[in-house]
Amino acid sequence: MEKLDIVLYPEQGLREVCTPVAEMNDDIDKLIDDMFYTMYDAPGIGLAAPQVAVQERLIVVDVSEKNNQPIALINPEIIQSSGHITWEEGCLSLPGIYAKVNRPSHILVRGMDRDGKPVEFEADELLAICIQHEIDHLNGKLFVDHLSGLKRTRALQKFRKLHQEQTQEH
Ligand code: K2U
Ligand code: ZN
Repeated sequence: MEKLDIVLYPEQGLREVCTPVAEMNDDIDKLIDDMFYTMYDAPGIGLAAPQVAVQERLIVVDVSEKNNQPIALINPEIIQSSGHITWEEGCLSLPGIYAKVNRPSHILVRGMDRDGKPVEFEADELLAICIQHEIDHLNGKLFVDHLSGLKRTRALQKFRKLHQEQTQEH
C-alpha cells in the first residue's frame, strides 16, 4: 500500500475527461489499493483517479462510519437519477473550500468492480452525492462548477488566497 500525492487545483489533469479502463489488470488492482489507502489517510469518503494523476475512469468510495464498506467502481455511469438533496461539499483537491451543492438524491449507477464483474446498484443520500462528486472528477468537473458565478468566483478566490499564503510561507 502506498500513499499517493493528491493533485491540487488548478492542475490541468483535474480538467480532463478521463479514459475508460480497457481491462482489469494487476496495475489497476494496485492502484485501487493505493487509492483506498490515500482516501482513508486524507481522510475522505471518496477519491477519483485523476486526483492522483491517473487519467482513467476509476473511483473509490466508502461513506461508512467505520470505514469498512469500500466500493471501487471502474468506468462508472449514472443510468438514472431522481430527487434533490443539498449538501455542504468539500474536495481533497480544493482543501479548505466548502459550499452547498444541489444534486439528485437517488441514482442508479452501473460499472465494473475490481474483479472485472459488471455491477449495477442504487444509491441514496451521501453515497449518491459521493459517487456523483467522483464521477464529476472523471469528466473534468469540480464541485465548484455547480455553484452560481459569484459563489464560484468567491470560492476559487478564497482557495487561491489560502494556497498562496501556504506557498509564500515555505
Ligand atoms: O473527491 C474528493 O475530493 C473527496 C470528497 C468526496 C466528497 C465530497 C463532498 C461530499 C461527498 C463526498 C471529499 O473531500 S471527502 C471529505 C469528506 C469527508 C466527510 C464528509 C464529506 C466530505
Ligand atoms: Zn473532489
